[in-house]
This record gives sequence, structure tokens and C-alpha cells, in this order.
Amino acid sequence: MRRALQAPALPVLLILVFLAAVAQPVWAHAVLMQSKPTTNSTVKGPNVPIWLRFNVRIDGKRSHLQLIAPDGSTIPVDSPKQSAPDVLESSVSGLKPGAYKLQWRVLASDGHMSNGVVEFTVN
Ligand SMILES: [Cu+2]
Repeated sequence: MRRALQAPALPVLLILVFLAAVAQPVWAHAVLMQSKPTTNSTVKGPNVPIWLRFNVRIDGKRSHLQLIAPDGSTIPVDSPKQSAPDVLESSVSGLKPGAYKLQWRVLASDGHMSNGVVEFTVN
């Protein structure tokens, strides 16, 4: 009796595990994989190109970047362009030396927003 119940359970479990593994990249929120400037790096100012690559396709039109200056003020960043479905690109100019925080908020292919921060220094 026990055997008869267990027998179908294992294949079903394996299928669920397989589906979970396969589905993950499709359903994951956007996670930042690579950036320029890189986190905690020091870059040359005053003009700084911004390049962010995520783990999934993102909707550039519904994504937003802004920069927090060393004095805490917010510097708007031009609407990002997409050179690839998982990339956002923009640039900022006129940056003075100091510590900056690039805040990103993006809409991923699964319909969820996610956000994060890249801290870097301009010299
Ligand atoms: Cu999600």
C-alpha cells in the first residue's frame, strides 16, 4: 500500500524541481549583474558614463536612474537607453569630486519593479 502511494510521488517531485529550476530565470526580479562605474570604484569626472547590466530583460521606458550627490542633493539622470534588452545606459556630466550614489529602479520582464544602489567616487 505504501509503495503504491509513493511510486508516483517521486516523478512528480522531480518534475516540480525541474520546472522550478528552469522557471527561475524567467520569473526572477531584475538583479544587477555588472555596472560601470563598478561598485565602490573611483572614476574620473566630470563626465561619467553609466552602464548597467541585469540578469533579465528590463523595460527601459519604465526604468529610472538618479544620482545622489556628495551634498545629498539629487541629480537627474537622462532617460536610459537600451543597447541590449538587459542593459541600461546613460551618462551624467559636470560631476564634482566626491562620493556619489547611483540609484536604479527597473521593471523586469516578470512585471516586478526592483531597485538598488551603486556607490562610486568621482575624482
Ligand atoms: Cu519578480
